[in-house]
Amino acid sequence: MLADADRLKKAAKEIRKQSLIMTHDAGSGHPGGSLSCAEILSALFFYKMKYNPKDPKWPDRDRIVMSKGHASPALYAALSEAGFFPKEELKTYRQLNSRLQGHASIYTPSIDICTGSLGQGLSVGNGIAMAGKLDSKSYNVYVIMGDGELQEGQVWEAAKSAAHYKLDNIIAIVDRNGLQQNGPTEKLMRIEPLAEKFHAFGWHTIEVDGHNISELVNGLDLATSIKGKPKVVIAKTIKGKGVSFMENVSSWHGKAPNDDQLKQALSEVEAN
Ligand SMILES: Cc1ncc(C[n+]2csc(CCOP(=O)(O)OP(=O)(O)O)c2C)c(N)n1
Repeated sequence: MLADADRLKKAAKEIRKQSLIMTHDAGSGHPGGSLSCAEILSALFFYKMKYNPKDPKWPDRDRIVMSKGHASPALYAALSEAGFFPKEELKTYRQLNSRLQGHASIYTPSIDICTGSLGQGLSVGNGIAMAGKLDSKSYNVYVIMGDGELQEGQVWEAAKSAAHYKLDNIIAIVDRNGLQQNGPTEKLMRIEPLAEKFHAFGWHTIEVDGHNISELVNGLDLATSIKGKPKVVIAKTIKGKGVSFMENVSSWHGKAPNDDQLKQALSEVEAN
């Protein structure tokens, strides 16, 4: 499939805008980590993944595990853009009884796992990938993790077992924005050398600029072409990407923009 770069850029822009609106309207949520993974989600939903919004649980669909579940606004924006539910429903984000909870959950069409407790998504992804092999399905499982999340020991247990079981239908994507909740990952608990670590655990590693559509698309294509081992795409990103006052500022983690900030943020995203 040929990637339509303009379409993917437009979708990433829409993911950013909706993430900002959702967190503003809810008065809470995680804009920084949502903005950093906009291109990753755009490349997955509008280039790489196979799915059918009319049949959200289609057994042959590619699976997405949003392990960094706090970035749910970006996931919901991508799902609505892909046609799983009307854009109107995004207004219910973080409301009681909404299908769009603060952290990604099974109430949302097509989503198989509640995430938010960091570090668990890769283990679940392994299980889904193993089930795919046992059922002779050809789907891939895409697990999106934060870099701060990689400090969880469970991630490395899962990395070990994915390689042991040769789960080549699993593709982990690390949103390597360098920041976690309270500051830089490398200051709080160093994770470098990251590619070497995954390599040592038996993974094929690919490093890309996570805001560059063609690098992402090529990286994902390379990932699915390699057989016999799990693959990780380490996507170098900027937390808060697209909004000047949010970029690389860790306090825009669990914090919503106010009216004026939303206005400025939307105009900056639009202008980009
Ligand atoms: C097990 C667990 N511990 C702590 C938290 C609280 N928490 C939510 S987001 C976050 C920071 C995550 O950083 P990172 O994975 O780098 O995400 P990003 O910066 O991309 O948003 C933390 C500590 C959590 N959700 N789960």
